[in-house]
Amino acid sequence: MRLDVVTIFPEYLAALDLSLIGKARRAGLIDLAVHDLRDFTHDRHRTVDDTPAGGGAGMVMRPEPWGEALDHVLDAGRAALGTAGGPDVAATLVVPSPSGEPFTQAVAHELAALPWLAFACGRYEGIDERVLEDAAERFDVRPVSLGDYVLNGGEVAVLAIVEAVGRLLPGVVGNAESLREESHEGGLLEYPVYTKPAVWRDRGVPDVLLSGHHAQVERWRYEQRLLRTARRRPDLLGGLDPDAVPPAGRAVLAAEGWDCLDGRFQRRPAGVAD
Ligand code: JAH
Repeated sequence: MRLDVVTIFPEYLAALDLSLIGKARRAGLIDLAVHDLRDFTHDRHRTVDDTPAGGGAGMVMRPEPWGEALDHVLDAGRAALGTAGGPDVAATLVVPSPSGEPFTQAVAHELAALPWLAFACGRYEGIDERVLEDAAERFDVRPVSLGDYVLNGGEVAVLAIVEAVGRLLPGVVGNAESLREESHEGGLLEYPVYTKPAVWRDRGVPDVLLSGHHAQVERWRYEQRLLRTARRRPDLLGGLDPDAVPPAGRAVLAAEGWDCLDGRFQRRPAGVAD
């Protein structure tokens, strides 16, 4: 997979030399190029920002360096993919932004199936909108949000997205690791995990996990997933298929105030007795 990142802080992306992603790069599974946006300015001060049209707080990224940088990304990427002059490989431009579509494991899988991802790291109040309109003529543009909070720029989001996508590429993580990821896609949070020693600071590992009863362990873990999801991510319960939850699981949810009504789980209104 070819990856291009455009940023005013190329050193930020040095973390991608490390760990699994760094190993995947050295193995030739990921070809990553980082481009400094300031290399595409033409003034003495290498200016990338200007005041917002219409007034308001902060600064906006000027369109001219972005236009040249993205032109360069297309040239460099085509050369690396060996498609210069030949049939085009579609490039997807991922733009981290608090106003983007939510980045989920499903989006990570979509992106992992593509041959070429470019990333535009904004700073300040964001990038002049015309850059994204112009880019849409040459890229599949995907504004994505990692969550409802504001960072100082897109770089940290790109680190997260590249890690989430990179670990899905064939050959990047081992088999045990990739099986573990499947379990996060059942719409429930993961169960708590423990290791040795059996007692630590007066806290024991739950007895069932030391019992050797595989079926009981599986049942306990499933219950823990339901409990955690109800308590931490009640928004996920509405999307659960009640037919996929056995009576014992429904009882766990009922005890947390969730009933199965009209074919889905709904929170029991306060003050309604069971
Ligand atoms: C902030 C450009 N959803 C996480 C996220 C992603 C990007 C940004 N903030 C939060 C951001 C300033 C400028 C992007």
